Amino acid sequence: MKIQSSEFITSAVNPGGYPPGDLPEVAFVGRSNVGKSSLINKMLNRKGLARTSKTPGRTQLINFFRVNENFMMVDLPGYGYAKVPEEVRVRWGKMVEGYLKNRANLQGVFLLLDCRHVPTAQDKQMYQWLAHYGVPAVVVATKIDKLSNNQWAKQQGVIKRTLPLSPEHRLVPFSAETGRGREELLEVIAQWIAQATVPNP
Ligand SMILES: Nc1nc2c(ncn2[C@@H]2O[C@H](COP(=O)(O)OP(=O)(O)O)[C@@H](O)[C@H]2O)c(=O)[nH]1
Ligand SMILES: [Mg+2]
Repeated sequence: MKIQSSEFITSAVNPGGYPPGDLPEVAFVGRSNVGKSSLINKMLNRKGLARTSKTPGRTQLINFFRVNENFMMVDLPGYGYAKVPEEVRVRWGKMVEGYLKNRANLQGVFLLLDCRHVPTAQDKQMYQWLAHYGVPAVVVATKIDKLSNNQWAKQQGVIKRTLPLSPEHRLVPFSAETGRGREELLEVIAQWIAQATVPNP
């Protein structure tokens, strides 16, 4: 798949703010600072479309981007930022779970994990939610440029055992710096879209 065009559509906190669900949609989720916005920008070849930040925990909104006029990419708010108050954490959970549960045009979710870290309890919960709601998922190990091939060979095992990753789920190494993994993720999206069944709005 080639990316021809992309545009920011809107930010939302609840279903009332979502754009119409008349296009197939794929979403990206993970801890804050894992590299979600950087990945989306790299996928779309757009430097500043999704806002990136060195300060974690900033994006507490669901951001919708339309791509090639025929599908949507969704940047879900990041979790796991320690300095966030409890009420914000609860609001986050409702926002993200509500989205995953109810968005009928959602075709699949990319769960992003930092390739250098052991998956956290929240990463594991997120992974289980996806299985629970029957959402097709691909796990992405971000910032892969930070590890040597040897280090990745070991770390891959840690991630697979900790989640634990089931055989139907892929683990794709990705770098927003080098573009490694980009083509593979575009292929995944193309497959999800080809199989899409979008309800009438
Ligand atoms: N080396 C490297 N740094 C990255 C990569 N992706 C993101 N980063 C850095 O990680 C930080 C958080 O990235 P961001 O995309 O804002 O994360 P988000 O909070 O998940 O949206 C920023 O400083 C990025 O420059 C990557 O693939 N490689
Ligand atoms: Mg972000």
